[in-house]
Amino acid sequence: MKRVITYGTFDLLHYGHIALLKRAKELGDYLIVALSTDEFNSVEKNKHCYFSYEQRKSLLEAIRYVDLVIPEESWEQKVSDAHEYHIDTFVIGDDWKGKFDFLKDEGVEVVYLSRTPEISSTQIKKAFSDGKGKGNCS
Ligand code: C2G
Repeated sequence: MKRVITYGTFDLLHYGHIALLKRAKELGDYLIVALSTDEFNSVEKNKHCYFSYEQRKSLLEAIRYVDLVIPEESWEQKVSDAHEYHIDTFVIGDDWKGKFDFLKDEGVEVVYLSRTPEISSTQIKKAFSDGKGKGNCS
């Protein structure tokens, strides 16, 4: 069984996230998502989520490509996660290209996938705060 892991905040889950998770799962048989906790987001990533960790976790667990969701609490946990979960492949969007190549030294394949360019959580939040939600839904 080929085991894949990816990391992220996944707040205001959107089709760009889903496209990443789908492609990540296609690289193996079992996909783990290390989901940034609320504390990690605010302290380390300066991100303030709309949905709480538990709400974001339940959304991810409902996605057919996701097999397990674990907390991401530090930048450093990737090496220990790779060993603890017997990870074969690490996957993340190419906005992080090169940042996690050190995992290759742990025998982990590192894959940077292209981001979905036209969508972002920031863009969604701004659109609604400007009262310019896409309006596709009546
Ligand atoms: N993503 C994507 N296309 C988008 C937006 C996001 O492919 N339009 C991908 C990102 O590249 C990432 C994943 O979806 O692989 C989750 O995105 P974020 O929640 O923004 O994750 P990030 O804040 O980059 O956290 O330790 C690593 C970090 O936790 C990554």
